[in-house]
Amino acid sequence: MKVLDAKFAKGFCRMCVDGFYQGWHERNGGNLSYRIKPEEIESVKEELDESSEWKPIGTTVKDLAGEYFMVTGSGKYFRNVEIDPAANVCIIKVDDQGENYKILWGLVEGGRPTSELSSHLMNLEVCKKRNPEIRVVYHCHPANTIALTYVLPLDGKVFTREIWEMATECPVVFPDGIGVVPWMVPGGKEIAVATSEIMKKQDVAIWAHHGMFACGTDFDIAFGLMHTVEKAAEVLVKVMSMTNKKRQTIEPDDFRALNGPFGIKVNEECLYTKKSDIIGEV
Ligand code: 2HA
Ligand code: ZN
Repeated sequence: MKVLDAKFAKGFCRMCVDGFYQGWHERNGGNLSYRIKPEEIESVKEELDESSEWKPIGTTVKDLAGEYFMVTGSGKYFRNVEIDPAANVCIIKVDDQGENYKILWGLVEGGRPTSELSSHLMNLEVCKKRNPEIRVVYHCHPANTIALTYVLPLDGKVFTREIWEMATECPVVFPDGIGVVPWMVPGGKEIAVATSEIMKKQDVAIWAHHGMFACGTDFDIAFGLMHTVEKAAEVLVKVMSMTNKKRQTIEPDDFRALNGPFGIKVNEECLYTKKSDIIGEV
């Protein structure tokens, strides 16, 4: 089968297009990676070219040795994935040491995988350890979430609590909460390590003044998670545009009441008692 006829490739491209139309991918902003299943890579073998050279990943991902990934290209625009996927995304393989990659398909007009390859692979590695079904890591620049990183403390517990309070579905969709990475230079190992520390336990990491990372077992789950967080962030921006205090909200015991019916365990660390009624103050 041709790569672009495969269901996983179609799902990957659709997610890029959907993200663009959400307004989350100005210019070349954002990147997406997918850890391809063995039977999926087998189904597109005819189009894979193993002859290209190995290049360093910039970090070591031993637990991903020998695996294959579909990833967006560095400097490529999500907007263009719809009209020319083969020029904007690629399939790579990681070597047996987990230190190098090579391109087997795509980026037909040249280029290399996303500038955030080390973050994507380190996240995919820690996610695989906690749940082997997690295959998608998604990074984008959603405006409301980014705006909140200027006014809320850069503390994952506070971000989680304030965002949870904006929509009852939030604690159900991400009961472990959100982590926050302070501003750092993007593209490097330091930010990759900080993000993967969060992804050891949580499905969402916010990069202050930059954007967000989310993971999931498939494209729907990862996109839906991003969409849910950003929608709640939009509600919070609206609330904070009207007032710095809420008249009423979802209280800690209300969150706890969701555990039984939804079969979840909301992260108790985020259910702290607030001493102030100013939004974002602990
Ligand atoms: O330009 O979003 O973080 C791609 C990015 C880098
Ligand atoms: Zn970015």
